[in-house]
Amino acid sequence: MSTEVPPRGRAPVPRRPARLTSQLLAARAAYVLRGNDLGVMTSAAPRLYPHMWSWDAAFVAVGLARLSVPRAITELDTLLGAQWGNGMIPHIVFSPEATGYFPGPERWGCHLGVAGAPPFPATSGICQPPVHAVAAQRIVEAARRQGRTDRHAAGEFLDRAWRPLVAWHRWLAERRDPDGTGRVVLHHGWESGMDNSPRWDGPYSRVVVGPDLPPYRRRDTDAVGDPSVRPSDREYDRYLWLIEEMRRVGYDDAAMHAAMSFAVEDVLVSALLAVSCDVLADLGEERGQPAADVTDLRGWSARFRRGVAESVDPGTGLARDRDVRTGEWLATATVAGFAPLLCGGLGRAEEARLLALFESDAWCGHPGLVAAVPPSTSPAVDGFRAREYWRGPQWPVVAWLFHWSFARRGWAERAAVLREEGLRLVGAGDFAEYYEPFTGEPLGSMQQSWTAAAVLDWLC
Ligand code: 9WN
Repeated sequence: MSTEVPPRGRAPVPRRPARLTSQLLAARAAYVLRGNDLGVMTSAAPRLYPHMWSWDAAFVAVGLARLSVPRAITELDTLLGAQWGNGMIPHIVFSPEATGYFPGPERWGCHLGVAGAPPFPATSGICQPPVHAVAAQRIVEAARRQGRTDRHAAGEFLDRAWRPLVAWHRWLAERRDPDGTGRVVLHHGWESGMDNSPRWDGPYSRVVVGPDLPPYRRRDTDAVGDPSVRPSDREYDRYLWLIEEMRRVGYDDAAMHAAMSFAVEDVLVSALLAVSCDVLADLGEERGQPAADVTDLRGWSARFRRGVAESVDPGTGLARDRDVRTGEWLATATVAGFAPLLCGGLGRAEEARLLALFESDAWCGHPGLVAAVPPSTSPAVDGFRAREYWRGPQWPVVAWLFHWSFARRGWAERAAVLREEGLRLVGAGDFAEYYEPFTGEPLGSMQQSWTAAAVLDWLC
C-alpha cells in the first residue's frame, strides 16, 4: 500500500471551500466556457492549454450544447476542419492567436508540407481518444429539446460531419489496427489522453532518447504553481523524442507502425472506439446515411469490443494494454482497466466482478476519498501518487465518461451516484483539471474547459 494513502478509517477531515449551490455552479461553469471561447474554438484551459485539443473539444461540445446548440456545432466543425487527409483528427489544433504552449506548431512541423496535414490551421501529428460521436449525439439530443431551428441545424451538421467522422473511425480501425487485434495501437502516451499514466512506464522505459534530440524548454511548468503535479523532465525528454521519430518518417502511418519505439495497444481508446462506432451508426441510421458505412461501423464496434474483452486479466478482472514491441500484457491497476464497462462485451459474471471491483475499497469505495469517483490509479497499489497527474488524482472528465456510459448501459442508479460524487469533487467551483483524491485539493490547470463542460451537462 502506498505511503501516500491515509490508513483506513482515519482519513483526514478534508478542509475544503464551501460547496456552491447548483445554480451558482452551473452559472460559473458557463462563465468558464465563455471565458475560454476563442471565437470558433475553445481553449482547453486559459494558460496551460491555450489551443484546441481533440478529445477536450468533444467534451466541450457536450457542455456547450447545454448553452447553445449552434456554438457546440461550431466547435466540432472547427475540429473536423483540421482533419488530415488520411482521416486522423489531430490531437491539437493550434490557434494562430495563442502562444505559450510547448511543443507548438514549429516543433511538430506538420503544417510545413507533411503529406495530408492541413497547412492551416497548424496541427500536431498524433491523435487522441475518439469521443466525438458522443458529442455529436449529445448535440442532437440537446437540439431535440430546443426548437425547430436547432433541430434543423443539428441535422445539417450530422449530414456534413458524417463522412469526416466515418473516415476518422476508419483510420483508427484500419491504420491503427492493421493486424486486426481489436485494439488500437498508439505511438505516443499523449494519444491515450493519459500522458504519464503508469500504464506506459514499461513501454516508455524502452524508449531510448537519441543524442540528437533538439534542445527545448518546457512551458507547462511555468503555468502551474507546483511542477511536481506535472510529468517529470525525464518523461518530457521521451515525449519529445517520440515526436522526432515521427517527424523523421514524415508521420507516415505504415512507417510509424514499423519504426516507432513506442507502440502500445490501448484498451481504453479501443473501448471508446467500440462505443463511438455504435453511437455513430445509430445516428446514421436515424438520418438515412449510407448503409455500407453503418455496416462498417457495426463491424468495427464488434471487433474492438471483442479486442477489449480478450485483454481481460483472468487474475484481476481488469482489462490490459499490450506492448506491441515486446508482446507483453501491461497489467497496471489504472482506471483504463475498467474499459469493458464502457463498451460491454464481457460475460455476466465477469462484468459483475468488474463492477464490484469498481465500487470496492481499492477504487471508488476507498474510505479516504473525498468523492467516490474513480482515481486515475488505484490507491491500493504502490505506484499510486495522490498529486501526480495521471498517477493517482481524480479527473472530473473521466467521472463524466463513466457516468455517461453507465447511463447508456441502463445502470441509472450507478450513473446517478457518479454524477452526485462528481459534483461533490468540483463543487467549490474552481473547475480544476484534476483533484487530490484524499483532500479534494484542486490541481493542475484551473478553469479547465472540459471540467466546466462536465458540470454543465450534469446540472442543466
Ligand atoms: C498533452 C488538454 C490535454 C488533455 C490531456 C492531458 C493534457 C497535454 C499536456 O492536457 O495533455 O496533450 O500538455 O499535458 O493529459 O488528456 O487532452 O487538456
